Amino acid sequence: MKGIFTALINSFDEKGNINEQGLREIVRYNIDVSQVDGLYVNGSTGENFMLSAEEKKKVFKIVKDEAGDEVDLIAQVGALNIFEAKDLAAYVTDLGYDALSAVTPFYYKFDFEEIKDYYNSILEDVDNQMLIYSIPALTGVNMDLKQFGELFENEKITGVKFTAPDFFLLERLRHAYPEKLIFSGFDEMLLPASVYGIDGAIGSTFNVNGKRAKGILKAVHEGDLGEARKLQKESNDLITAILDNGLYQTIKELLKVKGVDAGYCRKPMKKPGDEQIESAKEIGRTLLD
Ligand code: NAY
Repeated sequence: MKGIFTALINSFDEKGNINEQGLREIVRYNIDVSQVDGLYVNGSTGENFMLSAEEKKKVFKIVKDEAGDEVDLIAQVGALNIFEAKDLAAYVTDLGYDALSAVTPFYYKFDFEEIKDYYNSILEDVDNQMLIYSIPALTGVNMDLKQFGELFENEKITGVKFTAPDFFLLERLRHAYPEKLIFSGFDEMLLPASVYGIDGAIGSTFNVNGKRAKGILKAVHEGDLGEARKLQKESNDLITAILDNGLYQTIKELLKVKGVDAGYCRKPMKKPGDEQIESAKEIGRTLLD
């Protein structure tokens, strides 16, 4: 598993129900048009933490049904309810997902022993590999090099989705664990992460910027830093505009510009207002590749 993985956006209808046809179109756009290497399903971008367990299963099933074996699929199964996380891990493994991922448990300020037990418990009955999903800005969970090392002692934990602007730790991890997979998680920092030898990246903006992201990885591998900087600059112009206009709403509006029925976000996320929709169209005209 290597390369650019889209953190798949989800599609809801105006009432907040999963829009199956729209979700299928999002999958197809990522595979056929952006030609990304894989999909990360039910992550933050998929509005996972606002879904019921049954809805998560529905999304996993639709995506696998649509993508088949065309690209690698990673299922984010992390949940504060450990029984739910274990059930989802078994479910997606039966469906044929290539890897699991689980967000570090959050909200209750679990200590490291509890976090380690969470991962080992999810994995104990399932024959699949796991990428730790580390996103300290949203979970408040910061782990150091030694703690990652302790988690990596479980051979089923094959890597980490590293969503933190900490290049010191990223370098230390790369150096200490050359055999583990490291996927970076901040799209606006893809270039410097690539220089440190990541295996790939998982990001929300790849839903609409997958080609440039692939270009950055390729340029860095070929030693063409000029091209990599040009593509990161173009990407960051786009990412700045998306963040200023509302992350998930704008990605959905941009997909609509491309003819994809990306629908709406689920409450409590807001529907985009007229001005936001107009700005998204302008971003679509000027900053998409
Ligand atoms: C996920 O699970 O969907 C992700 O973590 C994807 C990583 C994204 N983080 C968040 C919080 O959305 O792609 C990034 C991020 O949106 C992007 O770099 C813009 O800041």
